Amino acid sequence: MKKRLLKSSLLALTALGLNGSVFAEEMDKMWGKKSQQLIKPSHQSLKWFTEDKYAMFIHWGLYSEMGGVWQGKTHYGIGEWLMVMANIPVDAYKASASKFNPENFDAKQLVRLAKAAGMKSIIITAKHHEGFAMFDSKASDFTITKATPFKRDPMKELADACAAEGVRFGFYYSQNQDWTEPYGGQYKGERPEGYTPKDFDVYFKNKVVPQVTELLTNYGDIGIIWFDTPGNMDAKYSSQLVDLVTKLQPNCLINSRIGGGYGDYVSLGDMHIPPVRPDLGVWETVDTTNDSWSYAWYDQNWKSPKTICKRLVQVIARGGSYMLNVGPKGDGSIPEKAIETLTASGDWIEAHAEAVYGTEASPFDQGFSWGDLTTKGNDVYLHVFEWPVAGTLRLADLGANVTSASILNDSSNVEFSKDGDVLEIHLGSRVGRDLSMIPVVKLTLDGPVKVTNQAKQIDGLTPATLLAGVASTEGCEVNEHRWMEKFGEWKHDYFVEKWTSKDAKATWDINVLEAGDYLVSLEYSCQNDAVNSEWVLSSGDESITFIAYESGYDAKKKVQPGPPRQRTFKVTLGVLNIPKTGLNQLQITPRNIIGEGIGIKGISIEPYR
Ligand code: JFZ
Repeated sequence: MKKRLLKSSLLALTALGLNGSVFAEEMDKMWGKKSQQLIKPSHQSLKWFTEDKYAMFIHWGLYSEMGGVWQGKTHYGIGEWLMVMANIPVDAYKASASKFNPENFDAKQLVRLAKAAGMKSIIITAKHHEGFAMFDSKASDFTITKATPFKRDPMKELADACAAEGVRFGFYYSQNQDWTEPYGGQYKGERPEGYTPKDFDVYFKNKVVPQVTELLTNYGDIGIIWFDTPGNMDAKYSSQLVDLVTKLQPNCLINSRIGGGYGDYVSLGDMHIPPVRPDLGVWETVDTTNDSWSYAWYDQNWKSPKTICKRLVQVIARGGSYMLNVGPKGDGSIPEKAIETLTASGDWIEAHAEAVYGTEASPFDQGFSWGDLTTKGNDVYLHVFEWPVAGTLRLADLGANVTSASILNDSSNVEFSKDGDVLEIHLGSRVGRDLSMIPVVKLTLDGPVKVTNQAKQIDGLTPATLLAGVASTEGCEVNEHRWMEKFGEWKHDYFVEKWTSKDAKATWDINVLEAGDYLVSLEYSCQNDAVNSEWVLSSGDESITFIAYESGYDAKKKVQPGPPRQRTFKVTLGVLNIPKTGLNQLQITPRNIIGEGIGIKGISIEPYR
């Protein structure tokens, strides 16, 4: 069941470009298929990688100077793709380097910010798809040292500052796409006469190999080289790069976006926090402090300090590492809001370091509505995102007894008790508590934590959501849908959809800690042709029958608000009695079939009061 969450079936997504939406097929063309198969972890450096948990990603290049604007017009989307969004001719793009003069770049300040943020390494774009080297390269003239008034090598300054401050350092390098290189992947100009796809060889030999060699020779110890968008690049090139990196710096890690099934660990799709623990060995989520990777003047969607910490915890609780991006401006300075939020989230991390660094994942495959878990030895950390209204948390058997409970950095008493197999942690009232960040409850057990039942807990105190991605299906399908609203700003969700018969069913396992009445809501999308179709939600002998409302997509008309499953809404279905505790099932089945039926995103179950 776990694996299905990572498999995408995107076959039926067709329409393109409506309301600026771009859908999965087109995205795969641009970015290449996701490289997300399991890589057997073996590299010696994965030890520090899995302990460190948190890294700074930096997107910085010529596009940063443009900040989302070309010739007075703003193009909304990920800023580093401006050349494509604005259709900028190669010559004009290259000429813009003469205006790039990031005089406010301060490597020491950047490294201090990463440290204050609690980040253990910095990975920066040495060359993005634009083809511009942000370092001193002999293999090209399109470099920051040769083509700009700035002339300095900021990568060298950053490498030195990292070495001085004990921060690991690494490079992002676009090995396949090079929009300004005549033989590069996805070149945006007219190919030279006689060009054949085989000429990628020329680009690879004359630019990629020498530049990667420079990066791994002239900048000291490199922790990670982060490749990206292999697209349809032949696997032999990936293999050649692995050999090169291994020869030059055997301790340097390579991410899975090198392509060809190579790499030392898996980089998930952008901004993707897996809701269920993935079976991928060592992996990371890459994310941004706002929406665009590189600086864009209009992008004010800054994640709050609490959101940053919450996303970090959700990633490490699922067993991954988190790399969070900042986009410096064209003048080299960091946007004020990024400094503010990274510093504030760093304060929380520092105060809760024992619950973050060097921890293991949660014993539960999924998180809870109130929070998430990390563990270390016999200690379990409960990161409380939402303080429970009842003042109590309930957890199913942890496989060992709690010997003590406390809140980190807090002297208040935390009582705990056991009701059969169910552990109760009495946190007390939220009144008078500072809940602007995330309180962490530390439980010490008398043995290692072990959870055998992964069914979603229905605890009688806090809401729980049953996700489409973990449903067992018969006569319907679980599919992942991916789309973007602004260019490159990723959205993805799983849906139970494509109902084929009246006997079809989707089933969720639930572990009921308290029997009784629950309020059930359904989040779904419904194409117009499935309006008024009838459905039954049931658990044992109890059931609720309901009809589907439309969510604004008309399959018969060509005009769409977006892909079929993009627009969802949440509807309260009613009160369902769950009469017995322990392992139960919840099921949805159609009473009649109209069209392909509804697309279910999730079912939320709340205590009924
Ligand atoms: C790539 C780049 O194109 C983008 O500019 C940025 O650098 C980002 C970090 O990486 O975009 C991707 C690549 C892969 C996926 C999504 C976006 N993916 O596999 O889901």
